[in-house]
Amino acid sequence: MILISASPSPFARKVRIALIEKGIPFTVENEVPWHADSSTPRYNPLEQLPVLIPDTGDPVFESSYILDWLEVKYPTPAMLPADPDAALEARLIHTIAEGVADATVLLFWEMQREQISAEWARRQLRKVKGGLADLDRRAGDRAHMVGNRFGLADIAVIALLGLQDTAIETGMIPAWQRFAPDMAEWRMLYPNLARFEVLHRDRPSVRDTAPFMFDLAEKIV
Ligand SMILES: N[C@@H](CCC(=O)N[C@@H](CS)C(=O)NCC(=O)O)C(=O)O
Repeated sequence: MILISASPSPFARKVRIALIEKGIPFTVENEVPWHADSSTPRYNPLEQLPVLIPDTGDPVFESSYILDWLEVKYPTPAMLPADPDAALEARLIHTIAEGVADATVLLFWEMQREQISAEWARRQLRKVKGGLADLDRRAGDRAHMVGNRFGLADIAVIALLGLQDTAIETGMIPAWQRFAPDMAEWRMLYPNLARFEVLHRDRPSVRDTAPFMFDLAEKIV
């Protein structure tokens, strides 16, 4: 199986963590999806990675759908709790984390523009702060976001926190503070998430998928 991935992508990281947790052998092909030579448009009409290319059958894309696909095709170990309400809670946490990741990525691009829209930036920043605050409340003092086993909700939150670290490393906090003066590094604002991240950072699937930024050679915005 091949996974088309990008080193800083939280979306691809979720899939990589799930593949490792499930013990599925795979090869990573790193790309910059915004570059003209990216192979992603060949597989995904939305021109986005991650794309999972199984040994047989059609390519699978869109990280949430890939995770669903893996759960159906490789059910053991399950990334969703058996209890239906707990499974719904895990999916909700995944959805919130995904929304915050989307807003963070939009902000990253907005900050590259010559003319930044303050209204747009403030709107996305509200989502980042609101979503992280919600996840911090849900994490509380739990070892796992849902139930007592590592699973989808943990994967989604870990990938999101990795993205927040990438935002720090790429100088986003001072850029964001121009539009939201109370913005700060996430560990200062969300102590439950900070504790949660420390608890899981040495897990092999988490440690071995740590994000790092790539070089953007082409103009995007
Ligand atoms: N909703 C998508 C988001 C994926 C996404 O934004 N991927 C980025 C890389 S981190 C990408 O390929 N962007 C290229 C583009 O949007 O044109 C998913 O979860 O798979």
